[in-house]
Amino acid sequence: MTPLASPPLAPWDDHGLRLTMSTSDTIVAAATPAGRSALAIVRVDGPLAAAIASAALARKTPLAEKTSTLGIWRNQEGEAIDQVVAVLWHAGRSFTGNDSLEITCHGNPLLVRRLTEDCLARGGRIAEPGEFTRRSYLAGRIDLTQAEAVADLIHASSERALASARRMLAGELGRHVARWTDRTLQILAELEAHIDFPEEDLPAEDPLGPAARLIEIASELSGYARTAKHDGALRTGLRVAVVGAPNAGKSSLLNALAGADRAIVSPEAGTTRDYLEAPVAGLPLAVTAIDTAGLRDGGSMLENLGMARSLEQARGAHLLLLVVDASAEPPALPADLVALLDPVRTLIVANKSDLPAHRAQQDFLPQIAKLSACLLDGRDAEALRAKLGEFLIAKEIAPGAEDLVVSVRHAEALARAATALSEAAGHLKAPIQTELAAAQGRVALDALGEIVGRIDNERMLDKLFASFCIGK
Ligand SMILES: Nc1nc2c(ncn2[C@@H]2O[C@H](COP(=O)(O)OP(=O)(O)OP(=O)(O)O)[C@@H](O)[C@H]2O)c(=O)[nH]1
Ligand SMILES: [Mg+2]
Repeated sequence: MTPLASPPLAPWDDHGLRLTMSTSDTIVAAATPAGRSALAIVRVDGPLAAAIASAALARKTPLAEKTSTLGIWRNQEGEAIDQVVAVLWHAGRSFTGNDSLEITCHGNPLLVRRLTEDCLARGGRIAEPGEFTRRSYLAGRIDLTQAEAVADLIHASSERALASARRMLAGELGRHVARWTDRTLQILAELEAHIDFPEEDLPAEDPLGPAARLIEIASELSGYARTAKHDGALRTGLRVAVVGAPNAGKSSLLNALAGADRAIVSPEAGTTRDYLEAPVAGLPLAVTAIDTAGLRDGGSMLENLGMARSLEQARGAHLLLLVVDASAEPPALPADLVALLDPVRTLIVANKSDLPAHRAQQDFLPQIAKLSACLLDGRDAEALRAKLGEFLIAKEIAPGAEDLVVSVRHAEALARAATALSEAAGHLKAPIQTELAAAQGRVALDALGEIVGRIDNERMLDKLFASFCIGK
């Protein structure tokens, strides 16, 4: 078979950004990571997909749609590359909207390379990062929030991040945006009618009705925009610093949270000098616990170096777990640490509950929430982890299971739309300026459109999809 003609390459602008990425050529990429595995997948998308599969698998007719076809993939010289399973989706019914082919081969990088090279020789070109998803978006199969969710789903490192990506991918934010858009359009239509026929009164309650409705939408938008504060908790996880006086049981707590014997525990005060980290087990969020050196006034030079590191970790953490030996007199903590103990991001773990409690403990930092625990063995570990998870949600450090968390990009557009709607509402109060209100309404609609990608912005799209992996 003669090679099919290569489509022309898309032009590049002077910043190296591909401004017009053709959707009519056939793109090829491995969809699975480089390395050895049982199986690997090569994806082919575009008008040549069906012909490439038929030719390489020596079929006279196109492969049956959405049906797995087992066969030997041969290159154009007739050499067998691998036994593969190929599945073809027809244009209009695939993820990308084009003819789309998935070839599953054995997971050897050499086989993946040869398969890819053969598809290129047959007229394909290597896909840009995120180009399959971009095609799906451009074909109108998914909106921009769903395209972003594909990347989020792949990169999610906790159950909660997965759940959030799943909801985005299912189009939850897109549906909200559609409803906000409809409501704003309805109000705008009423205002435009008033502009076109100024002698007619604004309908019904005139003009506070529309103003109140605009404010209502603006406050919903602001509410959703605020959820972006949890974006970091989902993407990079949370850091919890375990701090307190020497020998309070900090390393015991780290081990309990990690569900593993990670840090050295000993009756000697000053055991931990450097800080050490471990992931907290069994939480739906990615939480890293950091064990630190005990903090007390005075101490040797080495201890002081360790303490400086502890404070540094405490400052950078989302939450402080202050471990206290509840059987002893409350500790005299250095002022630098006390200054960091605010009730919103501190939880006291009153340890050694197996021993009689010291009377003075009840007056120790009464404004800060306390949890009683025994960290001698693993008996309280699971309950502690669960309570830690609850505390993070209660103090809004982490999102709850019901929260839809929007990204920083969504939040910025939501906030812009909310501001425009509030301004529009302002123009509907005396002196009433309906034209200005309508103009702000349109600003809000544009901002909402950006969230789902109805407003075309080629550069924004380039930036967004460039952060994807190739093959997605
Ligand atoms: N009785 C009792 N002893 C405990 C409990 N938790 C920890 N200990 C003991 O307290 C001692 C100190 O524990 P660590 O976890 O090493 O304390 P730490 O705060 O990390 O100490 P440094 O690293 O030296 O600052 C060890 O002997 C532990 O076995 C507890 O709940 N009850
Ligand atoms: Mg320790």
